[in-house]
Amino acid sequence: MRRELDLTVYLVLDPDLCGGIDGMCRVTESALEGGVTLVQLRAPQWKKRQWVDAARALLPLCRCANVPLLINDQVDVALAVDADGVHVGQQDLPAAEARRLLGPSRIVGLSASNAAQLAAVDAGVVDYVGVGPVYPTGTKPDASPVIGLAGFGELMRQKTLPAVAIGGIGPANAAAVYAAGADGIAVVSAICAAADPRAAAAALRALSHVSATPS
Ligand code: TZP
Repeated sequence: MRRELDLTVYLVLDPDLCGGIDGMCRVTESALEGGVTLVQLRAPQWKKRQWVDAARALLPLCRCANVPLLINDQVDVALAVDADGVHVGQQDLPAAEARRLLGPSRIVGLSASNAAQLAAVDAGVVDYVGVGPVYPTGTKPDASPVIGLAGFGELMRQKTLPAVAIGGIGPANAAAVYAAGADGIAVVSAICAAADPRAAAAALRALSHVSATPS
């Protein structure tokens, strides 16, 4: 059975922006209060042990709020800590292998940056796609070329699965991204670097109800 997924405001945690594991826990607690609907632990520079320690600290916070915790790329960590699933990129463990290892009931998300990658997504394997970067981002130095809002809208017309937009999204452009067809927005700096992560999350959530004309 596939899990019901709410992608509306998807927090992707960055340990540098949050201030380590303690900082990530503080940001997560506040952001959950503000209404984030999904949380992902993403720490490309970390050693395995740090992933496990952080995931174990974050899981009770997410469980308490009934919000799934996903692990970026590290399927073994997700299994070890009993997380809710993983998000994999195009260069990571193939989504089909992640699904085989995790079984039918956990969440598997996959990144796609262009029409060919989106068309290749197997809807029998993957629960949602993360599409981006929609806008320029300083958070991921090796991000794929920027898609832009118009290009993102075209990809949304092609999607066969729920899709979350990522890359450079914040309060100034979130409504336009939702209006372009996103089922949700995934943000790093807009919440992790916010002075008040609770207020930042609540503001983004409120924008999911605003109808805006894509420009
Ligand atoms: N994948 C594509 S862009 C990106 C990731 C992980 C970083 C997004 O960070 P921000 O701070 O929300 O622009």
